[in-house]
Amino acid sequence: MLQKGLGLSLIITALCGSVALASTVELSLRPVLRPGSGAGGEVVSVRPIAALAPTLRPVARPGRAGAQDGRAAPLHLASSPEAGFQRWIAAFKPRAVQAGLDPALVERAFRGIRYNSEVIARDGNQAEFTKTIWEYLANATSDKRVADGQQMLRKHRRKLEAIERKYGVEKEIVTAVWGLESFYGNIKGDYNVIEAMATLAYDGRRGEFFAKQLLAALKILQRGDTTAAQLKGSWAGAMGHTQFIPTSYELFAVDFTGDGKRDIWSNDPSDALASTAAYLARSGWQKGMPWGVEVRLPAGFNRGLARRKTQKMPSDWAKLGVTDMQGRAVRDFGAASILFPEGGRGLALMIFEKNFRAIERYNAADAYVIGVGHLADRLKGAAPLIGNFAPGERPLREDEIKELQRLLKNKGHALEKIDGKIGPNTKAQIKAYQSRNGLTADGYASEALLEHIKRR
Ligand SMILES: [Ca+2]
Repeated sequence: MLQKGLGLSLIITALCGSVALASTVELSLRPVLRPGSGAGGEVVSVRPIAALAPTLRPVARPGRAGAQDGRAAPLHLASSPEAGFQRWIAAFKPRAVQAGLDPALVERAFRGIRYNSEVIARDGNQAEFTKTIWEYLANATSDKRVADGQQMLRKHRRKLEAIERKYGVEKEIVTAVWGLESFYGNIKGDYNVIEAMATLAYDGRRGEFFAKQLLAALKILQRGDTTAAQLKGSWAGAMGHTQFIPTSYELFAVDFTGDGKRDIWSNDPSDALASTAAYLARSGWQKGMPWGVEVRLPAGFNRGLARRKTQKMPSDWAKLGVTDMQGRAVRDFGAASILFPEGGRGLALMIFEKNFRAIERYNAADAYVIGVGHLADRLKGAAPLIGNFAPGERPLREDEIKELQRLLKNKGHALEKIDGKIGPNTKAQIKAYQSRNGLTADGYASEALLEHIKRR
């Protein structure tokens, strides 16, 4: 539904690395991470697939079921792909039946399905725009997302506590995933999943991946977990409150309400939230262990130690002078490593491998993991991350970004809205201002920038 602008903190290596669970890569491929509001707020997607195949894509490749590489294919840009798409569906149906699907169900499922060019446009419109972790967090843990999450925790407390008891995953973490994936159920996606998956499978780029999603989506209909009319998702097939793609749904979704249906689309989020907890539990989540803790490093800290492979107990890190922001040793929750999400710009985290990795299996981008983890902490009442900045380098808070946007607008910059969010438009206008004033045009909304524009 609402998937536009895309930020990419890509962790391609995480996708290529070996994975323990069959679905890990697929989960990492989801178009998740979209802090945006239901009211048309900016949508962020840290979507690792985007950079994998930034090439021209063949549009119509009649008769090639599951074709997935675009190398030798000619471009048929002039003609409508509809006829080729319908031939592709006709060729796909026997494959679906062979996979165990009922022929009559397959016929019904494809009735009225058309090539959806909007899906293809979204798929092609990726990777223009990068956020700093601070810009990302400003959106992921905006005042509204924190307040709405606390309200959801109150509203669904008994259910979330029951899920926490059953799966051993804290209710705030489950709620944080919900908040980032669909803004607590407000942006679940409105695409017909059969149509979107068929279009992407036919289209060619990662065709076999989407053909598998299509088969898994058909199986959902065959089991009767939901109806054809309700089988909705994002353009890339992420479904329901916590945005499972069909193959992940197949492996990990659970029926928590006990009605025999794994209904992650329902207004009642129980099944979706329990499915998320089940997935995190299967991915190694340890209850009571933090995902990460912001830390202070001693002067002269050997930055070569900040790598995932260098793991120590917090008490051993403390011997090297690494403490929490109050200067105390972090408790020995488990093995931890030091992470600089910005290559050192203003933030150092001690991350606890087991839980960081569990969230990573939902989406492999560091920004996503930190966004979920920090939103969960905020829902528990924790303060915002502090950071460690050179004078003037501190990123702006939501209210300060609004002030910056107003000032830019007053100076004639084409700001589309004053929303306290750093989207592509705001970033472009900041860059324009910086260029005009002889500043480094990095689009970074810092305290120094706000001071600069106030003085003009
Ligand atoms: Ca159910």
